[in-house]
Amino acid sequence: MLNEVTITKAIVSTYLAKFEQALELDVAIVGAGPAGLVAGYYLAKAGKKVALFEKKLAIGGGMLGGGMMFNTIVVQDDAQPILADLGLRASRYAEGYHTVDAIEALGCLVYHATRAGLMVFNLITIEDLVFKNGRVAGLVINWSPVEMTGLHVDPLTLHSRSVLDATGHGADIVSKLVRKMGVKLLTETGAMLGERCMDAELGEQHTVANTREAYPGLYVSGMAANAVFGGCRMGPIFGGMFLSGRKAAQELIARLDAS
Ligand code: 48F
Repeated sequence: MLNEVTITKAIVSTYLAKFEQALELDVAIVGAGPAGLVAGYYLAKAGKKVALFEKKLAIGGGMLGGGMMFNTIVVQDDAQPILADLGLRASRYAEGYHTVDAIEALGCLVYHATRAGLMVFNLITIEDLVFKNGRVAGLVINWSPVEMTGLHVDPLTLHSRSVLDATGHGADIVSKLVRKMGVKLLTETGAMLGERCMDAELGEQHTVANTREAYPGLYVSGMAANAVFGGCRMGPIFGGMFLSGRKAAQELIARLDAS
């Protein structure tokens, strides 16, 4: 006979064991869009202790909606090696353009990332950062429904050697840091340079070039990188997001291995 209390205990104790594992990390990723998920995949594959936090119920960020809700994405040649790493099927549409089913892409990415050891927590919002000795040192987290309803509930905290802001167009984590600490970022002016208008070719280049450390302990990838370092948007072509996620992982792995 199935016992409801055993089901409940199984969920609570298994979840809490995973949660406890995530309280001291090599890398904490914020945002489960394509850039964050790809970064998480490569970091976990390299054996790093990495967890990803997503405020929404569903993960995938802007990938699920394809372009204007047509749930197909386009990936260019440069990113084909990443599709190969993930065993992700693409159809050649024209020279240099490949289409991928957005749902399959997300499923494939999540499967490989979690199997590699990435811990994923949905329904958790990052509401603040831990800032110690002049660097970002962790995240302040709360349940998304607490944030949404404005309930007066104190958050919990985790420590991480690095944080990756993969929150998309809003660059939410960098914005919070600037707003609360008034720091100068590692940009040309020290301020957030802001996203620029649509140019697919430039946007794809910018998002990869802009993937780097924005402040000691805090990296940016995907559209957050363009919001911070100034770059064009590119719409529903996703090679740049995948390449940005991989670059963030490579830089973080090199930094962790050197320390
Ligand atoms: O927006 P999103 O998909 O970011 P990305 O990986 O990819 C951008 C593309 O989807 C698309 C594009 C490319 O062609 O222009 O927009 O750069 O995923 C960002 C995720 O971060 C979550 C948000 O819900 C989304 O799923 N997020 C944002 N702020 C927070 C957060 C927060 N404070 N705490 C937790 N999650």
